[in-house]
Amino acid sequence: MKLEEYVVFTNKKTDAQQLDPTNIPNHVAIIMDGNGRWAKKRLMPRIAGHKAGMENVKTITKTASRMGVKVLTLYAFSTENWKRPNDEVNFLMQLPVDFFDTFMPELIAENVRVKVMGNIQELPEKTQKAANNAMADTADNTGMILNFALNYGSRDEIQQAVKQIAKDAVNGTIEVDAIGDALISDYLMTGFLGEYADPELLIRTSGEERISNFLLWQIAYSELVFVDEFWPDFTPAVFERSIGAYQKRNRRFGGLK
Ligand code: V07
Repeated sequence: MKLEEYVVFTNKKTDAQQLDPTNIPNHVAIIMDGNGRWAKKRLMPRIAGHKAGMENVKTITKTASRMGVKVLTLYAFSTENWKRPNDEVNFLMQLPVDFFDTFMPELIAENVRVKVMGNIQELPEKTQKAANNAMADTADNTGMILNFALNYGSRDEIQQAVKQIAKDAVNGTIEVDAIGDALISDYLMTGFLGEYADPELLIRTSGEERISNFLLWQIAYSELVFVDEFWPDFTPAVFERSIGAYQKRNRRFGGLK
């Protein structure tokens, strides 16, 4: 029996069909974990896992864009990742270059706008250039924002925001009494996202159930979905299942429903 016949026969719906198109999260953030373990399972070097992970970024970017997601934030490199072996860090720093060399035409065709947040100035020159070129070349695109967190750490981000807020209070740009949720949001690296700064959904792959210094302020009310698949195995069907899990949950914000 073909899938379509099975669907009619059982009256069950596939992952994709079950989704409510009016309740797609605007902002989805993903911790793309498990690339090294994916490679190890196949007796391959860790960098092969990172390469496969990068290919999957392309697939999931297209899926999210077509579903109607407005912002997709991907944790590509944390401030902790510098502790990895030199060879691995060097390989990782080449990935943004390869990503845009091979994916730029499709990003333009999909009308996707690329942004990169994190301490970019600490990255190798070639990595910075790739990121800056991609942002410039897609600046006029009006579709989904593909937002890479690169050399990003949320405590770092909060520290930088607090310092800037303090400076602006001292120099009179802002009133101390104006410091509240909205102002703090504006000073964080996601401030440019405006009403979409906070993800409605955070996904982490590969069975780990931690936040690991990612978007600490922004996920205050996010639904957290943890899936067992390693990032290279996080297919569009698994993505759809994750959105389905999001749609099933009641979002209360600590107040009345
Ligand atoms: C990286 C692949 C995905 C899994 C996580 C680890 C390895 C895409 C990028 C990227 C980053 C910035 C940018 C364009 C592409 C990337 C790193 C690692 C460091 F502007 N994937 N990917 N960057 N991996």
